[in-house]
Amino acid sequence: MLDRYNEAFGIHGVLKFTEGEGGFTFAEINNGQAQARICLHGAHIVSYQPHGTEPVIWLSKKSLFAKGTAIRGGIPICWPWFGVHPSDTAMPNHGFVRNRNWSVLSSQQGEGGTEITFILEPSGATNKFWDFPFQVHLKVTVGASLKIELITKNVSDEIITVGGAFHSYFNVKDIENTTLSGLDGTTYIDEVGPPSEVVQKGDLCFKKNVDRVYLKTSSTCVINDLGHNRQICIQKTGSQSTVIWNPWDKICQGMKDMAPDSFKTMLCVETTNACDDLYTLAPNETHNLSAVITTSKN
Ligand code: TA6
Repeated sequence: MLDRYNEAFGIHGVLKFTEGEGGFTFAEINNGQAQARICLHGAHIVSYQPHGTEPVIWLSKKSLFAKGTAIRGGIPICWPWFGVHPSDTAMPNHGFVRNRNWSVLSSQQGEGGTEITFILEPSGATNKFWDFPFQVHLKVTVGASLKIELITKNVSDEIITVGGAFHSYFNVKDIENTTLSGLDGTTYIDEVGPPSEVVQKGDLCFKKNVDRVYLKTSSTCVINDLGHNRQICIQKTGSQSTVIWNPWDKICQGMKDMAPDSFKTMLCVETTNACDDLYTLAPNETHNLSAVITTSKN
């Protein structure tokens, strides 16, 4: 398998396929601008680091790399629903594609960096979660910025409705010395305690657990990672909702795949199709969810 991938999709000195944690296959990219690792389990970006900068993406040191389980940290791909399934609580949280092995469709060295496209093929195992023919591609471009595009094409004869997300975990030096701008004046559903609707005032500061769905927003978010003296900018298209999450101490202590104090160095800023931000696709229609992540020094 590795030999086949390296022959078909490897790019000399830039992209190679290796076996890593849990025996999973990883695409390893190291070009003139940045390095990145992407696990084929979930088409899951586990690291991205422009040269000369701190890691942009946070990965839990206790993440399980195991079949049927999502990697903790990185950029989990949630599809075709975000969070709890709308009608069946027995279905997996955040859809089923982050727990499955994807294949590589193509790779090339492009203008914006190294491009690699993954595909998840429907199979007997996916039918129990999504009973339609489907076509879902993830295109990742690793360069001075990281670009992620999730392209859904309705290849069935029926009208389908999809949600999803890039459940991105960002690496910050100290969550209490981090703020987030871009959501001032936006209404959110606060999922901590009984759900309630609140309007955001100013930037977000982090002093306790946060689990919020910001509604009707296509705004760019900027993480002010003051401890690393940098900003992480997340621009998006095809998304009208943004989820912000940090579990904080008590929830973190109850999670088997996070170290007890690891919440201190992470923040999820998620490019989502959540709540009512769903896409209804007629046969042959496509939906493109995309995010561009760029860092800059303060
Ligand atoms: O995106 C926020 C959230 O939905 C939280 O409610 C929290 O549960 C988190 O995702 C992690 O979910 P997971 O299924 O990966 O454990």
